[in-house]
Amino acid sequence: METMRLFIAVDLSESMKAALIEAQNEMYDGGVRGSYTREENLHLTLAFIGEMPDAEPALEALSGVSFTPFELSLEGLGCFGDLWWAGMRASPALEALARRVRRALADSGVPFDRKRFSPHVTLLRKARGPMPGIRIGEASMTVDAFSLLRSDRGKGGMIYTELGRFPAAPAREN
Ligand code: 2AM
Repeated sequence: METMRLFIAVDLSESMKAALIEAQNEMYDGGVRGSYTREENLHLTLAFIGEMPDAEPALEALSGVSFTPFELSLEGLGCFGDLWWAGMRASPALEALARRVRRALADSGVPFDRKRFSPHVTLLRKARGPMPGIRIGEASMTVDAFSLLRSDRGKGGMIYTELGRFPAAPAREN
């Protein structure tokens, strides 16, 4: 049976992507080689589902997730082995969104990777070279939607296709 690889992520603003690209450029200029994430692929994963025959159950589950827009800011760089990432400033609203997404999947019987949520944007895989002492630029954005994405291996790297977009409810006026 044909399956597709699914995950749920927040798309990043142009200004946040610009700060991340600048950090990648500094890494490259510092002599670091590896597989750099292309600009259009930079994202923040909330949950990883993996191979599924059908996206419908996930789309259905996610349509029930509600949240209000919130701010997200870049903070720091780190690595998991040779995978280098940019982090996000601690955000209870982001944690809450990831929790809601994961609970909605679990309640609908959609399997997903239960690893603890560790908010990061992958900048580079298979990194070779010492991490240069760079500081990532200030960048913030408002999260007003998240997406269900499909991941396919293309000739020039991964291709991510949005299968569904789930906007925030408008912030309540006081
Ligand atoms: P990564 O960038 O740290 O590898 C698509 O693969 C997205 O899902 C990536 O952001 C990836 O994170 C994330 N992801 C989370 N858990 C994963 C897993 N078990 N296998 C593959 N990707 C995973």
